[in-house]
Amino acid sequence: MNYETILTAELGEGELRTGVITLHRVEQLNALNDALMDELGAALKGYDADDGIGCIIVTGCDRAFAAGADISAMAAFDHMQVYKDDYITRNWEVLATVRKPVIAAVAGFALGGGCELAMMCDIVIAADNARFGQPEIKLGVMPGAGGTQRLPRAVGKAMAMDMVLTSRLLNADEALRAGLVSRVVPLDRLIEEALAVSATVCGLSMPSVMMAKEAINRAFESSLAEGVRYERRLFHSLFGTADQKEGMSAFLSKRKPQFTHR
Ligand code: CO8
Repeated sequence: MNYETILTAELGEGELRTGVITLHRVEQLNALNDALMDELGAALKGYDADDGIGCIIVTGCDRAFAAGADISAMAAFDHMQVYKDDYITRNWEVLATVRKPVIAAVAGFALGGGCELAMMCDIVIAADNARFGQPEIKLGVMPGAGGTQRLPRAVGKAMAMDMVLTSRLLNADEALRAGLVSRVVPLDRLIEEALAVSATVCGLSMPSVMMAKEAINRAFESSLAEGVRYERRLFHSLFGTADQKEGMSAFLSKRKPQFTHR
């Protein structure tokens, strides 16, 4: 595929490789316009359907993961235009339908839609120069791609209110302490770390990885009892896979498992 606003590459040595998607509107700090979101959605769907890909990384440039929705594109929007076009829903929700793990490797600014994009990924790794925030309030609007819902689930109500109502930015260490990211690494090691995490995931059994992702996401959509019931059924179903037999017999014979992803 020839993309104009993103770059794609397939990296890694094993049977399952990593699909790397780099947001590439560097001059605009990767401001998210419709063209970019359309291309990101297409690339994600392509990798999700590709049996040779086990995990996906979404990243930006050193200065910005993404500085938010493209303000120059949004400035002239009116109500009926965004309502009828189903702005955001139309091309953002694709990310929520991806079944393979998606890692956000965040350097620089992850603001507004950029922070929301990172939160829609499954694992967020930050470079030490990363800054996270939801500054939409300064533009006379508010988060519109899930920020008011995913942020409190990630960092709690008090911090989410502070960030959304005052436009306070978090640095990488604050984001780690708040639970918005799971690792912080030096900027020059960001992609290396993301690829290492991805390689670990790619070396596991894909059905168990996909089901574990689905079960964790279900935690945000159901009661505890329902979520545990859902988890239990998925857990039971994994005893029908060849990979469960292989994983457990490899452990017992003290060898490395050879998963076949079935
Ligand atoms: N949209 C459009 N252009 C942008 C954006 C943006 N969000 N952010 C930066 N740019 C452009 C600048 O206009 C500038 O362009 P030019 O060189 O042509 O003047 C270029 O990127 C570099 O930016 P700066 O010169 O401002 O760089 P600084 O280092 O001085 O500042 C900042 C960096 C702090 C990141 C600053 O650019 C900034 O505050 N940007 C806006 C951040 C923001 O408000 N983000 C929220 C946007 S609203 C939003 O995301 C709503 C989400 C709704 C859902 C998403 C749907 C897609």
